[in-house]
Amino acid sequence: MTNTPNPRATSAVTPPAALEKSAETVALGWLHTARFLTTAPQLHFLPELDVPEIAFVGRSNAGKSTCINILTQQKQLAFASKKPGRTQHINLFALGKQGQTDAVLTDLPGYGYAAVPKQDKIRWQQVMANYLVTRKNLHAIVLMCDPRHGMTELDEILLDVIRPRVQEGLKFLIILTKADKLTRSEQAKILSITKLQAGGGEVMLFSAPKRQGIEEVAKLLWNWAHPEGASSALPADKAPAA
Ligand SMILES: Nc1nc2c(ncn2[C@@H]2O[C@H](COP(=O)(O)OP(=O)(O)OP(=O)(O)O)[C@@H](O)[C@H]2O)c(=O)[nH]1
Ligand SMILES: [Mg+2]
Repeated sequence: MTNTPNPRATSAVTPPAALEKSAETVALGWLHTARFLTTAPQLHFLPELDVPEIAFVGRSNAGKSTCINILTQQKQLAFASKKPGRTQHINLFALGKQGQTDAVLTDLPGYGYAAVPKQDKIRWQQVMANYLVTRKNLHAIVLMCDPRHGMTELDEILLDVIRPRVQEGLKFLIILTKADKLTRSEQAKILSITKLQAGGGEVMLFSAPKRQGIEEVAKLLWNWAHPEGASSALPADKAPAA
């Protein structure tokens, strides 16, 4: 008798590339469900929520709103603009299939925009510090950073503010955005420098026009929002890789 392979046995094993593909598809499909939830000029106007909240923070013009639009595959969900200071309110976007909210993305106004009057800057820094320290359901922070400027003093202050919460389990990702403005070797260099500065957080390169880093960031956000694990929420062949 010849030793022919059993076709059923081989088809039962999903190749790693296919698993990876379905993890991306699941994460991006989930992010595409994003819809506007609410906007608030100050912290105390935000509704209390009990689903994980993932906040996008960073200097003005770093690309926070653009990143949210790219991840959610929606052109104008968040306001993006060439003019710094475009986002002036705290904007919440709900995520989840069949209208069931299982997480929230927050687009925050940027800091460090020189043209903003000093009093407004101080007020905003207080609102943000307050948000980062007291927002109960805050589960993760995405710090957008333009790698041409590196981590600025204000970014460092923000890291200091969130450090105690990171030690308590708050997730934390630094996105080095506008990677298209750098050469490959510049990208590699800033990536390794920022990893040293990240203090336990993840660091990823991202470019909106080159669509670089989208799947990687999408999978991480999905995994953060579904800590119970892919296996219980999804069929095994759809589960994103950890
Ligand atoms: N080249 C390049 N430009 C980008 C990228 N991401 C964003 N931009 C541009 O950067 C500018 C600012 O983008 P926004 O998304 O509005 O920045 P923001 O961080 O939300 O700014 P504020 O709301 O002012 O805090 C816009 O002109 C975007 O088109 C990127 O990956 N590459
Ligand atoms: Mg913005």
